[in-house]
Amino acid sequence: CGGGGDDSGDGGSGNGLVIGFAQVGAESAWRTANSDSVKAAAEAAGHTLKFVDGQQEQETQISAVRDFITQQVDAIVLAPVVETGWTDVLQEAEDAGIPVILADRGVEAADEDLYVTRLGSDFAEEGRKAGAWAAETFAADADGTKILELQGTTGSAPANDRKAGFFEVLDSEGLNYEIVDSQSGNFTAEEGKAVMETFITTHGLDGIDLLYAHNDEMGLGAIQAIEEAGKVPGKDIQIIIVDGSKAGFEAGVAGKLNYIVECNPVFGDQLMEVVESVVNGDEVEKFTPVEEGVFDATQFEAELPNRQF
Ligand code: GYE
Repeated sequence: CGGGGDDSGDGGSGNGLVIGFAQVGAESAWRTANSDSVKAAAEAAGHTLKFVDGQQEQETQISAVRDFITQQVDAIVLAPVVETGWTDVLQEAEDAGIPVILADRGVEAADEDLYVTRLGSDFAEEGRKAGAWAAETFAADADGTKILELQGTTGSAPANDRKAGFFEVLDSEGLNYEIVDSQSGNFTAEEGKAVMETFITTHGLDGIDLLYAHNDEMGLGAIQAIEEAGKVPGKDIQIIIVDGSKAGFEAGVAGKLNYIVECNPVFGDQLMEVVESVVNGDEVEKFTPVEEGVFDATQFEAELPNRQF
């Protein structure tokens, strides 16, 4: 193991590593489950985890990474809130000889040489799965499928890729559709609800076929807004969400949404293995995808008890 010297204080033990983790924030059930998973896995592996909640602010994450560099941690795990703007701080880590492992979200391709590997979801594939269901469900919709989209945090990898993958498949399947509106709800329930209220005020809901929400929280917030407007979510407007939290599945069982694309946050143990390999100097893949499924209304009830977050 790297690091050298004995651990002092901080809860580390034996020859465990000191790992700095710059997390995105605490914006969703997905995120909380992810933080819990990484913390538990670090502890179980005997490593010391220095955890910083970035509060969905890039500057907070950048200063966390700089602190980790000053502290000469063995490895830095970064879940970058957005894709761009990382070049300088990643270069600083490289100059200090500290490997950076991306967890969950990715950075722009230009920075690919400045991190070792990314462990997380294939967000474009998640978008394609959502698109495949929509293309099939609305294939016979002769007058064109009217779509509202609640995007995740502007400039984040999952927002960019979930959008791209979704419309890529609608286009390749030849669906006749119209994007009535598409705005960011920043992956939170409050902002998702507020944006949905604006959509309803601006466009009404009559004739709107589908809401594509890039995560559970925004979809659940939108469901509230739809109900408050006197409409029936899941029927008057069909809804797709991404993540698959317990709360998301419960809304599905209640008939309030129609399709769930799973995104799995519980990869702490896998992350620790990757960090250990990197610190050992082993060869690792540039990207390790987390395995994920999809669920329609016939599957919600049976799957609910299996949900871990
Ligand atoms: O889908 C969302 C969270 O980056 C995959 O971030 C993650 C996303 C997840 O806020 O709920």
